[in-house]
Amino acid sequence: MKVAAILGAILGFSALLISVVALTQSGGSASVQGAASTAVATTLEVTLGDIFIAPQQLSAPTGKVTLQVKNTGAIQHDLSLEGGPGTALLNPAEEATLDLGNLEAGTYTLYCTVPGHREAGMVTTLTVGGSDEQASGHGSGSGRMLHSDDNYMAGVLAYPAATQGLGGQPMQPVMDGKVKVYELTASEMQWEVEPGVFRDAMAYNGQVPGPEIRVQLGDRVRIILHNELPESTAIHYHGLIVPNDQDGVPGLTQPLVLPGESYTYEFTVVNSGSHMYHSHMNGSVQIPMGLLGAFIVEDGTEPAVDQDITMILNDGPLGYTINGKGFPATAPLVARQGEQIRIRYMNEGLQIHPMHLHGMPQLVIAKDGYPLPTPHYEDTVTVAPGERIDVLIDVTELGAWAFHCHILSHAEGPNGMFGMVTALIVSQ
Ligand SMILES: [Cu+2]
Repeated sequence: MKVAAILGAILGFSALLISVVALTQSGGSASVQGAASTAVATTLEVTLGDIFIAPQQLSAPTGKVTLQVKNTGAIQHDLSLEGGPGTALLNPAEEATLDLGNLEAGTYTLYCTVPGHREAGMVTTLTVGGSDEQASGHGSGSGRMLHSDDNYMAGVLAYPAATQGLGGQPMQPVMDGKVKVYELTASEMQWEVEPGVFRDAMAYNGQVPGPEIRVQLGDRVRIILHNELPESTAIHYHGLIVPNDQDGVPGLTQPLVLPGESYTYEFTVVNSGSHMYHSHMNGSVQIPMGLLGAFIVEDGTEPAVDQDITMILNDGPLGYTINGKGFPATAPLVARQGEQIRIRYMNEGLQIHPMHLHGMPQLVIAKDGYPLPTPHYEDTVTVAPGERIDVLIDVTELGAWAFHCHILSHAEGPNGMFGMVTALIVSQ
């Protein structure tokens, strides 16, 4: 300290003083020449993309570190130092300067704070005050993260991985005369999206997606909502033709359902098909966090299939999910050769998801619950937010067939597959 003070007084240069103090405190044997070089602030370039941060290893000498951050992706990202400062949310092509201040020697973590992105691989490491070779100040330079074969294979080998909680389970009504009564309790909970990854969620009856309601055309239904959330909510019946005062939009068709309150909906089901129920309050938060479910209405004209599978797509705080889980915790579709299966896609997320099945085409038979006059084949079925698309698949080909969203940043990153990935496993 004394030496540093003298040097500082002689040079009259406070920035140098700080760096010399840092070197002295760390017990380093750096020469005065070394001290002078660390006094020069280090600026590193960092690239954000969908879904990665490059480079994956940053290094800098002890001292002031500034990051020049650019979002090259198609969606918003940011970059934050764990426990420290961060950039604002950056739009595509937007840049920002992130001043990390004077960093002591050590290893620091930087990540994107957009929910789900860190888990999907948007995390990088900054090593400060490493060896001279590491402290080149230019990271790995290539700007592209090398993917990990080991992590990729570990993910595939873990599939299908067990997690706590199973969403979308069929719900049996309680009968009140001829009225089918369903009680849905909205509450906050921790939901295990992938093995060991628990996320803040909102759930109906402790499930993400909420329980699956399946009724017959003409049924009278009563839905009793109990709000155990710390905020108001409501339920909208998406795709169902209901009386206006049962449509579930606070302020427009009903009062707010405040925390602790209950609210009852009742209507006769007058249109069939694949529909949904979900929150219509703070919707861009409550629905991505889990307040959603399938509401399927049968009318007796359905094709006789061997399996009828609901596949609810979602994106947001729970990551990219199929029926509330991300790969490798997504459930495989298991079928025998010769079966015909029906898939009811429902997109409750904020982004489109083109669902691609390898090996066999998908016959699109209905859109938003309405049968198509002329069904047609697709191998990639794009489901936009709010849409329901029903398909039939003739299971003709043996083997394990990948089945994933074809916006590939929803399905695979440098650490392997994640999110909207599952498989159709066909045996004899
Ligand atoms: Cu997608």
